[in-house]
Amino acid sequence: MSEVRHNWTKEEILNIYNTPLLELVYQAATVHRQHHTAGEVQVSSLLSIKTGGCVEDCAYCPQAARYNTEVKVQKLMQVDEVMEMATRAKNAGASRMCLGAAWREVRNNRDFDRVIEMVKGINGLEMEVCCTLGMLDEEKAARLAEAGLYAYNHNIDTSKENYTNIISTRTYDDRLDTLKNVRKAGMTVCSGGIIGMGESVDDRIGMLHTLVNLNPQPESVPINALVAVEGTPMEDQPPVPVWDMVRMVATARIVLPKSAVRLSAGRMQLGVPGQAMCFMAGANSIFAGDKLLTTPNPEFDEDMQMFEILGLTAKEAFKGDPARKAKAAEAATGVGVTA
Ligand code: SAM
Ligand code: DTB
Ligand code: SF4
Repeated sequence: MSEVRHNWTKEEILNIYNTPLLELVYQAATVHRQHHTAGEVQVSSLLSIKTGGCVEDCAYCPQAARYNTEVKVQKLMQVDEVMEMATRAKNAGASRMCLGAAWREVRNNRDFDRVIEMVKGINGLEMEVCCTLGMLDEEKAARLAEAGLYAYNHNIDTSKENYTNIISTRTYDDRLDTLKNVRKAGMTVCSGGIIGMGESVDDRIGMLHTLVNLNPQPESVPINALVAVEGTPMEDQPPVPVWDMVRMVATARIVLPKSAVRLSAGRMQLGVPGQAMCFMAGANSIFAGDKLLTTPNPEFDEDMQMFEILGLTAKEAFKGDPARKAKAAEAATGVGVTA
């Protein structure tokens, strides 16, 4: 039985990553079956509640104000609009609702008050609620936790060494500080990164090494393949080979045995056979719905067909976490519930 280890060396992780592909997938599938129900995949729904106009300079991101992309700036959505989208997602079979805002950080203002209302409202739908709103200090993290937020997504994106090549407006340590604040407030942590930005294999390994060293390890680890968006500095990056994605997922599964490994951006390029390899290698979560935050994602019906073909089932909300389920129910309000 594999165990959670925080003392993996980079060399050990690199050796895993370089294992012959089918052997690697077999090893990852074995670890996966020790800690998770094979064939069970969490279906999350992603909603951009505030789009574009971001002051940061993340080189991959179409929402950064300084790049000339087709993204149109949209101010923070209303609570009832968000509730309608969440209700629709729940009725379609999603168990987690993830709300994303193109903010550098959370500030104490009316917009934040509104996000708190959204979180409380979605708790009433018995869905896990996740937010990704940029950097958080202790006080804001505590407010989100009190509102019953289940998870906070904040990606480290790449290795510490490569970070300054991708983002100059904040540091790797800023990212880690937010993750500390999320953990301290008692929420679950969702943190991963992106491949396909021109990083080296060592950078991929460095990123996984940072994640395995978090104690506890993040409950959820998104692995994104870059969506190269016109107008961003990454627009000409070639697509990530399917095999790199499979290697990354399998390696993540082995060194982060209990975490949910989330196939995030880039599923359009993978196709069903590529995704099937990733599920075999231990991916057990996806974002469903025809849009991620601003870029295309497979149609919901296509995903359901894929579930049918591969014999996958959707995981129920709060599985194995009754304490957090009770906390979310306690924090719930009837705000704008439309169903
Ligand atoms: N502004 C907040 C932040 O940066 O934490 C939340 C939203 S941000 C869009 C969430 C994550 O989406 C980023 O950390 C990055 O990992 C991922 N992302 C953004 N653009 C992407 C792209 N073009 N391809 C793949 N992943 C992307
Ligand atoms: C994550 O790691 N990937 C999602 C979610 N967390 C917020 C976002 C992907 C965004 C892809 C680019 C876009 O659609 O704008
Ligand atoms: Fe802003 Fe987040 Fe995009 Fe960076 S990734 S530019 S912080 S929305």
